[in-house]
Amino acid sequence: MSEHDKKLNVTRRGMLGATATGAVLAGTGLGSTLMTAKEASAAANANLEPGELDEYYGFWSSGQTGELRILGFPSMRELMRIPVFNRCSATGWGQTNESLKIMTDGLLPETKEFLAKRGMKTYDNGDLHHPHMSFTDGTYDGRYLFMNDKANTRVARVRCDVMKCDKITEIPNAKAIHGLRPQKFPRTGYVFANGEDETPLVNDGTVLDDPSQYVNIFTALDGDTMEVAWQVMVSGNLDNTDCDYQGKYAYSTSYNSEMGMNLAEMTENELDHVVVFNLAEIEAGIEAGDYQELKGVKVLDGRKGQNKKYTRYIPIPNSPHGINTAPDGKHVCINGKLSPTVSIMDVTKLDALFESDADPRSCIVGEPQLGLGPLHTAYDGQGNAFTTLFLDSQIVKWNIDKAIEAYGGADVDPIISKVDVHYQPGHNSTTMGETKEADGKWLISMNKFSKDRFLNTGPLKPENEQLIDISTNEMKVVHDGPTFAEPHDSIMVRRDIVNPVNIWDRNDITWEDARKQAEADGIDLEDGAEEPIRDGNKVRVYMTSQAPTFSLEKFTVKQGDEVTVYVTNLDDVDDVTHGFCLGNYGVAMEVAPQATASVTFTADRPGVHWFYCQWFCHALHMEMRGRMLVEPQGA
Ligand code: RUQ
Ligand code: CUA
Repeated sequence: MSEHDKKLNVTRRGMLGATATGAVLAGTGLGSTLMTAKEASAAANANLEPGELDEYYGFWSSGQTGELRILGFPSMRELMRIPVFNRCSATGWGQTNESLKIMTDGLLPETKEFLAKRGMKTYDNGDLHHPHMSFTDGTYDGRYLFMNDKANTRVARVRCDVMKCDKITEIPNAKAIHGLRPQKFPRTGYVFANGEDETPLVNDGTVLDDPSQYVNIFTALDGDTMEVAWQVMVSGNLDNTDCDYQGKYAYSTSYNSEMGMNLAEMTENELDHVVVFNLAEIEAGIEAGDYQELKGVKVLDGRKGQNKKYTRYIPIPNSPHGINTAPDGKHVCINGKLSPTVSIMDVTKLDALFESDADPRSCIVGEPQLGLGPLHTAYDGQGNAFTTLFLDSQIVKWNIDKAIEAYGGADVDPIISKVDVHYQPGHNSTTMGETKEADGKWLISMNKFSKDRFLNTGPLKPENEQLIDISTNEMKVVHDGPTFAEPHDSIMVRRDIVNPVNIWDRNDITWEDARKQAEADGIDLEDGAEEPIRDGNKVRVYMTSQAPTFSLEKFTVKQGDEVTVYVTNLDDVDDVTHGFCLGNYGVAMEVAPQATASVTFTADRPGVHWFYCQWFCHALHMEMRGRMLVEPQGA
């Protein structure tokens, strides 16, 4: 055990006793095998005793709030918020130099220019629908979480070791990234991302109101580098996406195969489609040079009627929405939305579609009628599926094999049971349900409306996420969970898979720029500097923090200076986070144990300005403050 690791075990929780074993074991990855009796009984019970730890991590999107949330599951206690596409007052995300680098590095040059004209460095809104973890060999591997931004066409990644966003990539050529899934096998690998809105391929104003020239774009990113690997041009907009357990295919639903521009046009056809992407053929097409290069990306033509081996279009009723691969590695459920059906696609029949001119519907092996408004399907790993019925406000549990038998003419009813939810469910997810390790314990129904379920909060109401025990055939709603705008989707990951650190590693790449600048200034970040370093009108202030003091009780700059304050937190006990908030300058940031954070601003207000630690850290936290003295211009 290294010195560093030894330190990690001396945690506050450890010193407090009671739940120490659980906490330390969870940290070593042994948590699931060495559960105490008390914890084992909690596994069947959503109501944990104070101090008890959850069996699962829940990763929740937040829609138009733009952040990722961590919940303990099944208790549904919100544990943390990870700012991603949004500006965060508490952590300084979107203001610190470290976060701005992550938020701006992956923007397209044209976007940087567009934002600069508006006095902005990056977008400060986002619409985060779909958080998914990286996979190795068909199950979660605890490395990363990936997520989409529908609002500004981006894909972001969160590191699971520190639970912070480390990359954001703006996707060129596409518009409005919606559905997103990581490759399941052999590993992630690719991250598949759907462009929902159709536009001219070169969208520079040459083509405007001529939808016949619009296209949609399917994107594969490289999950390791977060660079775009390739794109495929398709017909019809793209809604949700998923992929198989063989590493051969990805597939996306399209609710507007008509390429309609208004509601009547968009819902005209009885059949829309799923587009199947043949990964090997696409890679071969790139190898053979069968692409055009646009904004630095290789774009292949997989539109309908091109009859190339990159794509196949499978007719599906009617404006299909969610698409979910079952843990059996064979079946994929495509949720009909405007059709009361779910279409079951057999992935082992996809090869034939590409090898011959087989009827594209030949891969559909079942199409049970389940109820009104099927949107998403989750699984228990025992051959059963759970589908949300938006219009019926229900979850329906049904059996996949029986549905296939019924499609073949057998007189069997695949529906096992239905349960009312409150109200209008969109996504649902089950514990480990989108992996081959689906365990069939819990289901969450993410309901768009809560109406009368909670105290009235005025015209704007919370959503309602309901916890459902699916360990028996009768589904039992056991908890109502209000949430703020607007989680769309969630995943529940066994806790032994997720092992975040307690304190940062001083060599972390996050503050590499700060470290380089300090070296150039002849300073160690860990020592700080007694006086600001002046470089023309640029001034750099290097501070350290150790509860309950900053290394500087004051520093002096001149009005108009561009000031960068670096704070390095020397505390190495878990949970001793400090903050730096500069009063009436709109500056604030979080500095977690052993981290460095920095912020740059213009000192254009003369006078005495107090800075203080805005993260409660010590009995003398109120005293953890100092002054910035700004000499007036001309003084
Ligand atoms: S979609 S309610 Cu943005 Cu995930 Cu289905
Ligand atoms: Cu340091 Cu509060």
